[in-house]
Amino acid sequence: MTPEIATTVRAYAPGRVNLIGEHTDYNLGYALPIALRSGTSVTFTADDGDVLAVTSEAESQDITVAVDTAPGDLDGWGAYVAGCVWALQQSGHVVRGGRMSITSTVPMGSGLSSSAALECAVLLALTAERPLPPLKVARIAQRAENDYVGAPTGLLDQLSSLYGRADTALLVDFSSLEVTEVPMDLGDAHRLLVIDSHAPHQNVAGEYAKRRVSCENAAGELGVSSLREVDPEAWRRLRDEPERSRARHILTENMRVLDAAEALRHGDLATLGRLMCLSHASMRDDFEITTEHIDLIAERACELGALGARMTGGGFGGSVIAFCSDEVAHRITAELGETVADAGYPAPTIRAVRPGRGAHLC
Ligand code: GAF
Repeated sequence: MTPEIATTVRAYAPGRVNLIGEHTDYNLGYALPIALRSGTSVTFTADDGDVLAVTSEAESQDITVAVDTAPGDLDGWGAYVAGCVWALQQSGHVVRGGRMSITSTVPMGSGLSSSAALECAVLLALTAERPLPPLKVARIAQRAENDYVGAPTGLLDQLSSLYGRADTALLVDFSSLEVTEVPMDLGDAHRLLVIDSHAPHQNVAGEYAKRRVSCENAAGELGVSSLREVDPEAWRRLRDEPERSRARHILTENMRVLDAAEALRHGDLATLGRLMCLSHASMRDDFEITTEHIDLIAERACELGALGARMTGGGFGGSVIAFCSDEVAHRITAELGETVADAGYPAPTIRAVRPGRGAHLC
């Protein structure tokens, strides 16, 4: 028998920025994300063993993952890799051992979905011989994150990473899982800035899970299985807090997402910006997932002339995004750091981003 020649595959998956529609995914609502042009690359050479030896450029310690790993075996970044191995096996796919190396240009903890980028790139690499449909990959990645890592997240990040397209935003309906492309070519006159606060965001921490439980309770009190099934004013029928405010955020946010997609289709960036500010206020006052630090960045970006600014991602830190003219982008880059530093916070990192291509084998 001729020995099999070891082939090496390489997969790439981007991070994401959610333009609007926060915490709506697990409520089966709507969101409008883009994939970034920075992401995670995974190189994988399979062998006939039953262990994956994994190195990551960003981590000092290598890990090994048994192909029959189970929840609890690994934590930290290794749990995301091991979770993918476990979730693939759970879905009936064979995982081979081998060597895997990881590099990434998505900053960790910045609310730009470094975890989904890692999961999607690992899954694409592990299934390169028999590629799976993107929706299946998204669900397996979500299972890894929910049941192995222990973060009760929705499908927003994985769908953004897998379906991303250059100069295109994605209108995602989390009930039908339909993804509609909305052209988003900013040209040279406008910029989408990502302002990384350097206050780390984490979905594993308890507050994310608490928001999810409040939404489930709100739906239960309204007699439905998800907040997607009620009319936009249904939050008025809830008497108790925090369910009333949490439901109001979700129901008004869904409307804002649909309006934002419409505004983007018509190139109406002023309306898009206004909706982003309303979304931020709703996350601050009703969903209570922002922080004073994040609020300060969003407010200052608007004072400096942004059309709109809002926190993106799960919350309690991470990044703020701002839509603005090229001229205002320069002003924000030059002046925002000073306000933030005067308030005693670390200087933010600010960069302009554009929608990029989704996950693929290279
Ligand atoms: C995090 C989660 F991973 C997503 O599923 C989503 O809920 C998001 O927070 C908030 O919109 O990124």
